[in-house]
Amino acid sequence: MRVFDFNRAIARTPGETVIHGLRAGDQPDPSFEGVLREHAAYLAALRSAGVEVTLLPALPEFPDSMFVEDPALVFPEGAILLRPGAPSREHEAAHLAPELNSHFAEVLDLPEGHADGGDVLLTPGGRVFIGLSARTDAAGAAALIRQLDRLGYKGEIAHTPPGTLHLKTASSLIDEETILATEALAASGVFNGFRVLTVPAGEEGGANVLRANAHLLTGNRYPRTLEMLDRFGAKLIPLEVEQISRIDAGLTCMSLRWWAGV
Ligand code: CIR
Repeated sequence: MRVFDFNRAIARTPGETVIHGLRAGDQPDPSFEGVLREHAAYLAALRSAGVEVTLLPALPEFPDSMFVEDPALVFPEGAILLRPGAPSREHEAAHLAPELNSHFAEVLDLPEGHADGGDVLLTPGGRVFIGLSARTDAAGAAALIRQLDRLGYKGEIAHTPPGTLHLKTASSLIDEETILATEALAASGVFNGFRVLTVPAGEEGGANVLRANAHLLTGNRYPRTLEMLDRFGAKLIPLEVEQISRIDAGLTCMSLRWWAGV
């Protein structure tokens, strides 16, 4: 099975407070209706890729809770509840626990430090890159490596370029041997051994894409990146991301995806 084969996913409906979601820059608030529309199109794209999506209710007390991949990680072998590095997000994991317990026999936690799922890139062979960032600290990364080991995965530290929210803001796995990355991250050499495609200058936001089965979900406003990806054989699904980009969304972070044995 490939690491981008998925038949199940969990997502969360955005609450009205999403317009106050965290952002690193000075982007304006998104509109609630716009976020709902873009989120609905994202869920439809996942479903069209063959994934059955469980949609959890909104959690208005946590403006960023639609980004379910930051407080947890899932694998066919089990799940890990994390401790997100932003204080306003730290308690999101507890609200995912009941759902994860209903799907996975093994649900681990992060005993110390902080780590966001957005900093965790799974690659073939069970090799997992963990980016150190403003959200994921060394103690969290070390604890995560130990928990990954219990599930049969091998974690290793990577450095997220300064000014980049998460490792996966700047990189994505697009097939068994190819990583799409920003020039800054590719230049660090962290992905040596992989084929690395770099997004054109000015299209850094296009480096976060989501491969799901034969489909590749992308932002629709990176024309040169789309042209490059078109050659990769996956079916491209360009999505509108204008509103969710205002709160630094990535396509990977809006769902937790795994292959459930059938
Ligand atoms: C945050 O800053 O935490 C949210 N506004 C966006 C999180 C996006 N997550 C991701 O890229 N993994």
